[in-house]
Amino acid sequence: MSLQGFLSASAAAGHADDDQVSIIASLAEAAKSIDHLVRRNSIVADLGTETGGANADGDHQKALDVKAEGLILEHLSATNAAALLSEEQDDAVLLDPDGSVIVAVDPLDGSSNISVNVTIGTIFSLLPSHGDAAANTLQAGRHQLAAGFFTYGPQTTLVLTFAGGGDVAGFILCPDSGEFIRSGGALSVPADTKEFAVNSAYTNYWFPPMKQWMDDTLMGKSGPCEKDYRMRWIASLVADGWRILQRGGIFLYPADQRPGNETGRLRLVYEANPIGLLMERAGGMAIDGVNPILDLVPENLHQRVPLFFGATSEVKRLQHHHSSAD
Ligand code: AFP
Repeated sequence: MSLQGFLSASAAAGHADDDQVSIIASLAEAAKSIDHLVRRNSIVADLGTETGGANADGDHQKALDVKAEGLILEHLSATNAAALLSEEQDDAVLLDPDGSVIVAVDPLDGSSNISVNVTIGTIFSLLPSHGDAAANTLQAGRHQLAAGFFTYGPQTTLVLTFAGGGDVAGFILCPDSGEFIRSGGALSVPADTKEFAVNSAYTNYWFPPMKQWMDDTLMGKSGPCEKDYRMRWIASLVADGWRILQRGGIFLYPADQRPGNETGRLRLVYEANPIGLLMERAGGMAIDGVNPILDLVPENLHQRVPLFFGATSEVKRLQHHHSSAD
C-alpha cells in the first residue's frame, strides 16, 4: 500500500481528518526534497557546514538544518496548517488563522552526522489548534493528533501513527516510483531485547539512578538482569528509534551534570512527544525517568527533558531505579 492509500484509508476509518491527511502528505513531499539534498551533499554543496547562526537553544545551525526547515515551511504553507513550531525558530510561526492543526518539527535531527554519511531525519508532531494556535503551542503530548519521523539513510523511511486509531505504520521511499510504500504490518516494539542505546561517554556526569541502571546492565548474565546486552548508539534519535521499533531495545538520554544538560538534551515538544506517541501506540513506553513523556505539560517551546523509551520491561527497570531514588 502507498502512503496515499494509507492516508485515504485512515481518513475513511475516522482515524484522521482531511486536514491531518493533507499535512502528512505535504510533510512527505518536503521529506522527499530534503532526501534529494541529503543524497547530493558534498557534491552540490556542503550541507554540514555551520551557517554562523544559532537556534533558540544556542545550537549552531548547519546549512541543512535551515534548508530542511525552509522546505517544510514551503510545503506546509500550501496546506491549512495553523502554525509551525520548529527547533530552528524561537517562537511559533503562525500560518492559517483558520487552521485546525499545529505542526511541531525537528527539521533535521542528527545534524552532527550530516557530514559523515550517517542516518539523519525529520521528526514531526501534529497538535490541535483549538481555533487559536498562538494560545495552544504548549500542550501535553497526550493531545497529539499524529506523530512520526522520516529517516534519510541507506533507505529513506517514514514511520507514522494517528492518535485516532490504526497502526504504527512504516514506509520506505521506493527509488523507482518516488512513492512511500508500506513496509510490512503494524510496528510493535518487541518485548524481549538485549540492546540498549546510550552515549556512555557521559557516565561520570550521570546521576546515581542512571549509574545503577548501567552497572546492573553491564553485569550481564552474572547480574540482576541475568542476560548479556549489546550497545548501539547512532547519535541520531530517528535512527535509534527506527531500530527499536524493528527489533526492540531501550534508548536512554538521561539528565546529567554537564552545564545545560541538567534537565536532559532532547526537546519535549518536537522530539520526545512524537517519539512517545509512537512508542506507546507500538506497545512500548516513553518516560522522563518517572513520568510518561506524554503526560508532561511543556513550560516552553524548547524545553529539554530526560528521555527513555523502548521495550516496556526495560523502561520499567529504568523507572524502578529512578522511582526508588532518594
Ligand atoms: P544533533 O542534531 O545536534 O546532532 O543532536 C542529535 C540528538 O538530538 C539526537 O538525535 C541524538 O540521539 C542525540 O542528540 C545525540 O547526542 P550526543 O551527541 O550527546 O550523543
